Amino acid sequence: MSSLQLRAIFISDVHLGTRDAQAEHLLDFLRHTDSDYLYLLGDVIDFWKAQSGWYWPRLHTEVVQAVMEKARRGTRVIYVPGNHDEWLRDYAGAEYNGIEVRLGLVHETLAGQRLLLLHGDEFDSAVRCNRLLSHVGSGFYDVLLFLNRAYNRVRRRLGFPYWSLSAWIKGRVKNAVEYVQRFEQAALHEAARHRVDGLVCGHIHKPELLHEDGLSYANTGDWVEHCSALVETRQGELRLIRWAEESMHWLQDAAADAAAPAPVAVPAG
Ligand SMILES: [Mn+2]
Repeated sequence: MSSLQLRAIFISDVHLGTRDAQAEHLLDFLRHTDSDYLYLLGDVIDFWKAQSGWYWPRLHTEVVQAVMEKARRGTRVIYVPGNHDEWLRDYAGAEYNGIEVRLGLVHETLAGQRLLLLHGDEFDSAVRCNRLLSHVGSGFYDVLLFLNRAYNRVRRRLGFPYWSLSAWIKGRVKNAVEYVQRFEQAALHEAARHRVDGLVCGHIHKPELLHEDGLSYANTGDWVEHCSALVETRQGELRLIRWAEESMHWLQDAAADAAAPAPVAVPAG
């Protein structure tokens, strides 16, 4: 089985420790990808939910092991804590089993693009006054995810692929759409303020990759509904991957690339 060779992988909002984490899909993604950098942009382990009942099946341990295995094999793994794992922010600069905890760092792409990395809860105050999304983890959101789980259990039983009901509903609620737009504007503003070329974050569970006024905004999405990651390819290009839907396509391309003869070097001049 071929694996997808990437320069960098950015993921966030896995919410391990809750029933909502799509650990199976994430494990599959981690096992089929290889990268120089792996950035975990917050809310990877959900310590908030730990207070109201910890859910930790074997699969969640396997995800943690897969990440540590990558670190052992030479991937630089960096954990930028979010709000559900904010106590890790006290450990900025520390390293555990090859995983570095860092705050507010910049990733430079092969193309020389400088990207500020953070979780995204930093923008909460700038985008407040929203009823649906201001508290990812609130009661209403929990109900939505519960319905999503039940719905997908039935789909799986019938042989249908995963499809996010809750993401579909959120995409159609006007308030949520406005919230996302305000969040994106706050992020772009922050990128401009830091004089970088773009910003990568998570937090709002809405995968996105857009360019505005010479700045890039990328949102890694989540592994609760979207099973998404931002990646930098070996050519230095930023791409969004939705693993649950697109894994076959990405792996077929990787296999074709691996089988293709090496490009013949053309002498300059
Ligand atoms: Mn968050």
